[in-house]
Order: sequence, then structure tokens, then C-alpha cells
Amino acid sequence: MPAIPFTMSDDERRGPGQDTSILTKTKTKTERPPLYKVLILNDDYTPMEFVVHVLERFFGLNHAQAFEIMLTVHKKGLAVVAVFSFEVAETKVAQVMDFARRHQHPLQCTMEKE
Ligand code: TYC
Repeated sequence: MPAIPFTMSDDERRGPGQDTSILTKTKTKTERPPLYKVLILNDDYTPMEFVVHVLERFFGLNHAQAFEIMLTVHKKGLAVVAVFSFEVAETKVAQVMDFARRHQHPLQCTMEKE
């Protein structure tokens, strides 16, 4: 009986699991680091001028911007002052809390993931 000639593909000749026709591509996603809102909270005792000073001193706001945010906090209970990386937000919160404590004001500053 005569042999029937046939042709094997390269992949068939290499054998199972050796298929070089499947290429996988690793997509490298560059994720942005999360951002954190720094919030100032209202209270009944901290003087308005002190809050304005804190906003100017630690957040680089001009007087008008600082006054506006202070008033928002006074009326609404809280406001976002700015948004930072985790480390910078943590530092701002610590600086404000320490400054308020040293001046014996109950001003509260916190951070929240955006
Ligand atoms: N409510 C305060 C007052 O009447 C003023 C104030 C504003 C305090 C903003 C805290 O984050 C604050 N003296």
C-alpha cells in the first residue's frame, strides 16, 4: 500500500504545547497614585482669623481664598482645602493639628481618599 504524502505544519512538528503562533502581550498599566482630600472641620471655638491664618500658612492660599474657605467651613460644617498624595496630605494634617494644639484651639483637620 503506497504511503499518502502529507505535510505537517511547523507547530504540528514541534508537538503539543509548543505552539509558537500564540503570542501573549503583557499590558503594563501605569496607575496613578490615589489622591487624598484634606478637610477642615468647623467648631464653635476656633477664631475665624486663626483658621484663615492656618489656610494661608500651610496651604499657600492668599487671604481672599483662605477667608472664603473658612466661611464655607463656618457655614457648611466642613470644606475640602486641597488634594494631595498620601504623604503630603498626611504632613499637612499633622502640621495643622499640631499648630492648632499648640495654640489651644480645637480646630480639626482630616484627610479622605478621593
Ligand atoms: N465657627 C468658628 C467661629 O464661629 C469659626 C471656624 C471656622 C472654626 C472654620 C473652625 O474650621 C473652622 N469662631
